[in-house]
Amino acid sequence: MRIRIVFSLLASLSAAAAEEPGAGVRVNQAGYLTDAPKVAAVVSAGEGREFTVRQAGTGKEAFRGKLSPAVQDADSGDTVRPADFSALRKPGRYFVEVAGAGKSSEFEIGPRPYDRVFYLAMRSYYGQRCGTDVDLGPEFPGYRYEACHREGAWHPSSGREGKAPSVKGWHDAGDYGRYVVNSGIATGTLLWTYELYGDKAGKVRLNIPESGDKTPDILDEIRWNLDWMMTMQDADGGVWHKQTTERFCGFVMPHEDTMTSYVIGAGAAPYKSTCATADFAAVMAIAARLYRPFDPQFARKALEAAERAWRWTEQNPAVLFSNPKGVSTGAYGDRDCSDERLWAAAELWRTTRARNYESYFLGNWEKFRPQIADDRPPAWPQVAPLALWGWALSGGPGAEKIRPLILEAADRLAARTARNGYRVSLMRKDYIWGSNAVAANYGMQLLVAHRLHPKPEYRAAALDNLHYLLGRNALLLSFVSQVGANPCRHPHHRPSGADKNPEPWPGLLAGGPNARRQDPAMKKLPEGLPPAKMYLDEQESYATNEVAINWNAPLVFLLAGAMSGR
Ligand code: G3I
Ligand code: 9MR
Ligand code: ZN
Repeated sequence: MRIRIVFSLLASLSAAAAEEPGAGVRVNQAGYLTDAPKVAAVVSAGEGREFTVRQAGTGKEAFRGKLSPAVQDADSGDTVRPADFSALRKPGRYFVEVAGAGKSSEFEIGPRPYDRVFYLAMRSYYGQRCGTDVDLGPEFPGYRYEACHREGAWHPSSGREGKAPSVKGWHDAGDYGRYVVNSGIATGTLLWTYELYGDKAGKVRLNIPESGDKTPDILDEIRWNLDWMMTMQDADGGVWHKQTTERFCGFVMPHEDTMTSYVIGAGAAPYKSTCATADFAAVMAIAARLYRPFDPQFARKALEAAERAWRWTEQNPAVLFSNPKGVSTGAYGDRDCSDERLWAAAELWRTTRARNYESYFLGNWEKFRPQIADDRPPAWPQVAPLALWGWALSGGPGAEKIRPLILEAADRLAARTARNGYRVSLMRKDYIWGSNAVAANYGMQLLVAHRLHPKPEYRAAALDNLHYLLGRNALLLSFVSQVGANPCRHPHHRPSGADKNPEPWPGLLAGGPNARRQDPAMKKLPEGLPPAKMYLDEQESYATNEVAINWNAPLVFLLAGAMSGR
């Protein structure tokens, strides 16, 4: 009787303490691989030093351990105590319990905890398709819309007039625009996912309309955006910058946005933009080598288009884009296209081994040496890391100078990640608009290094960024919709806001904490909040809670790497 009184007293104490602000046990809400490191992040009001891992359902103790020494995490303001239960390898569903911090979300330990997350994150692109009826089917009844944006026209800034094609492509994000620059890094990263992890990612059935044909579903899905990108190239090889309505529409379903979708250019001759054209060249060069076994005719078409785009950039190396008068949709206005050109040269060489691309790359890569760093992951305005990593992966001439730089940067990055309170690679400066993609791109950088020179520290640090995105963070939140016991639920995503479904469209990565108050909704966040907590799971907060194709792409890469084990 007395024992029971003591236990119930302890339980109520731990429950009360768990009410302390910030107290709680953070875990990857999807789970952990059987043989990989497994660490929870504990913020506790109590002084307890022990933690217990219990079987979900029965509550039976499966593991007991001591909390590691506390780490003061400056970017969240939390004092974090790691709970390392890596020795627990018995597959099952569990939760972690700590006196003074309460219980974690339930999670899985097993050989394939990320398969479902990969499926949802990659299939989310099907849910972004433009120009066709979309229906997520019986798994997600009611998640559907009709074909949209089929009314295309040339905007005066394009140098053309009259009707224009409006065919296929992915809606960029929470809006319905289609943007070549953002398509570049997004589509390129997804193609790299197949190229590096096709052993796993290439075998996943995505339940899309093309499922069951002879092409891997991931390549079928990417082809939807490649086909649109093709329509954005002019006969002279140049590529127009974007295809969007003149302004963002309201929160309506895609087919209810009846405004014309304009092909928008640079506003004066040559009307196309260099960054869009170079990104296009890089992506089509990758496509040319990956689709060859499945659709040789398309592969040839992609290579021809890539080379034509390259030649255009040689004639037009710096045609920049800004929104023309009367257009207020996303700009993706990059002021320097030399990194896009380096990426194009690298991918064209990787596909053709032609000397002109080799000469360009060797004559221009040194300028980007500072971008081989532990704090410069790829992003839509800076794609030089993809060029340099790709050159090293293909063992290009002179790669012996680049490879060590990549590995030294990865060593520094892995060490910094291990020291971080939440074991995420983000630095204070990285809590920007789309910071979750910065974390995912750091993870991609670590997996590329691991491919060049396998090291457990690289892979562990890469997975640490996945643990952060899926729940081991200051907000105890899974940032991927419909993944985990406590996922984000109100993304700035028009289909999720306009439909009647209570939950958002699945598999979408939210932008994440942003140190700058860049949307009106962020005004309600308390002053002095640390950057890692500057986030609102509210539809109005597009600067922290939108979703985007270039944010989901490195997440897909990270998940494929986690599934693949390589
Ligand atoms: O890189 C600088 C950094 O050096 C500086 O310290 C930091 C200070 O906050 O700013 C960083 O720049 C940020 C940039 O994103 C980083 O890529 C800018 O503040 C920020 O305004 C900019 O936001 C972009 C946003 O559009 C507004 O322009 C996002 O990158 C971009 O992903 C987002 O893209 C939108 C499309 O336009 C429309 N579709 C939705 C999509 C996602 O929100
Ligand atoms: O929905 C738009 C989102 O895709 C953009 O990233 C964001 C910043 O450009 O703008 C959003 O649109 C808002 C507009 O900027 C201001 N009026 C409200 C719009 C919907 O939130
Ligand atoms: Zn559309």
